[in-house]
Amino acid sequence: MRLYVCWNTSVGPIGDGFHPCGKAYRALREAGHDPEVVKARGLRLLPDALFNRTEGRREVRRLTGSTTVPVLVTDDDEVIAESGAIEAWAAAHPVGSRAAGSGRGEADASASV
Ligand SMILES: N[C@@H](CCC(=O)N[C@@H](CS)C(=O)NCC(=O)O)C(=O)O
Repeated sequence: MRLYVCWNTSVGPIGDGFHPCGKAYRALREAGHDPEVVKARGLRLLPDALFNRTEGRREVRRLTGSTTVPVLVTDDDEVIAESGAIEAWAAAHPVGSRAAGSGRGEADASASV
């Protein structure tokens, strides 16, 4: 699975869950997933034509029609935007459950110490 984020996956200095990309990443890790993190650097407040040209940003826009992150692409190629929706998906799809999908790429993550 791939998680498109802005600049990083920290939860932020101002209280728990302040940063949407960090919240999404944390929820996936807590559910046992080890997503490939794709940094879609940019700033959507600035004109896309000049500032949001990184490959990650362009891919996010292709997937969702928007440059807002976080965006999750699951192992089953389901595209999920919005940190809250990603958190809900993670809670409903912990690694090891049938709901987690194909399970591709997850065995190593759960085996590592
Ligand atoms: N409601 C959205 C908010 C997402 C959001 O604010 N994302 C930030 C990055 S953490 C963003 O896209 N900021 C503008 C930018 O990066 O261009 C969510 O919870 O996912």
